[in-house]
Amino acid sequence: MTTAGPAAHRQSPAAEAARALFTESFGAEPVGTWSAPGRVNLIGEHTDYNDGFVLPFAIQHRTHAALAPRSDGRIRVVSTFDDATVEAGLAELHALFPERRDEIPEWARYPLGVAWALLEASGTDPESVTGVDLAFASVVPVGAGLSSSAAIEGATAVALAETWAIVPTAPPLAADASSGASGRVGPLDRVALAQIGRRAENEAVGAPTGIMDQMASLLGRADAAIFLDCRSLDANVIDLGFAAAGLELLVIDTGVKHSHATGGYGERRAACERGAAALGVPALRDVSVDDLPRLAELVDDVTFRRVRHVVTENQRVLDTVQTLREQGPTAIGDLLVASHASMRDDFEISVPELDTAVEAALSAGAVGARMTGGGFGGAAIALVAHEKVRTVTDAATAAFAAAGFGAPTIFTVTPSAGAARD
Ligand code: GAF
Repeated sequence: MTTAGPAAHRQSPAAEAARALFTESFGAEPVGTWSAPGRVNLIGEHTDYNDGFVLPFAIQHRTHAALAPRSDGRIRVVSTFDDATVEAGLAELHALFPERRDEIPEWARYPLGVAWALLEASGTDPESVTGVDLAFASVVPVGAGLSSSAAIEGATAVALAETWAIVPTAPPLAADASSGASGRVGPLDRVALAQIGRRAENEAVGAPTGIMDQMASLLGRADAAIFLDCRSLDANVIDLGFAAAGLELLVIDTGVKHSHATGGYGERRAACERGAAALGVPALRDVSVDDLPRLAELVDDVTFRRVRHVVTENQRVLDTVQTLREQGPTAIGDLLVASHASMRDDFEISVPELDTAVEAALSAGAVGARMTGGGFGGAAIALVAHEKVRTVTDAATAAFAAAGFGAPTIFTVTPSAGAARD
């Protein structure tokens, strides 16, 4: 047996892939790799941009960024998503975003957008920092509702903030006294980095999303979810205890791709804003279930149902957190099922493949199941007793075949740590 010293430190295959791509593309060695995870949202959908509550967790699938400084003021990015190397001057970024973003290939808007937003947020003169070469490799499924975009944003943000020694500041993040959780991990302010990632997604990519995915990717903890108040950005770590309860969290990726830069996501957001305006409140966070009868008199049926989803979903997040704390994960099944029904019937963001996945999982004995993420495709999650994983997997696969859908991809996810240097 040989003893592995520090020099023999083994990286994950995706980190090695990022290093190899770097060397092949730029003809030099990177100084290091940084990575950030995708996420699953346990509950709390389309509540983040309504100043509400969410309960996501980071997953073991990560995007890795290999980086080396360059001696000029340029940024070059290359990835396993796309063949082209994309290059820009750091001092040109402010002229590209947001107005001229269409000149940049779509995937590259994420890292270049983060570079732009990080320089802007910190008031850093682009001439004062080194240029960088970056190579990305990822095992976060793209278009599956697992936040591959937040993963690339998070990896870029931690890599650049450390390389440029930028410590952006943001409102303080509440610590959970019981768990010792805090958003201020190490020298980087993770809430500020999440806000930078969100700005890149909103303005450099053009997707009008909330802050949930970036917060999950930056703040993730092993075996825990992040209970986030999207108004105050207070975040608390909530122990999940899936393994201790004999449970696994299955992702059923329908293979139906979605994009939040187009169509339905923005329409849902606009309906929420109409509902808040009709009630004269800043955001749907300020609306309670008791307000719904009054709202029914003020808005059309579609707007009413969109609002009802958000208002009841906020309550379900609070109920899920309380149930996890008092009874453990086996007791949250009904809340997951109610969340799915609300998204299917009131918010209308499910698709037949997601409904089929949820129904098949529940019929085969899952504790609970729901679609996760923004909807219009992507993945469902199912909370399943360890001994029923095979039965649920087979049932979902069979249901997809019977409906004439392409086979789903089904795998277990583990609540994992957030963005970091590898
Ligand atoms: C997407 C968005 F990016 C999030 O901000 C959130 O709104 C989610 O859809 C729906 O809950 O993941």
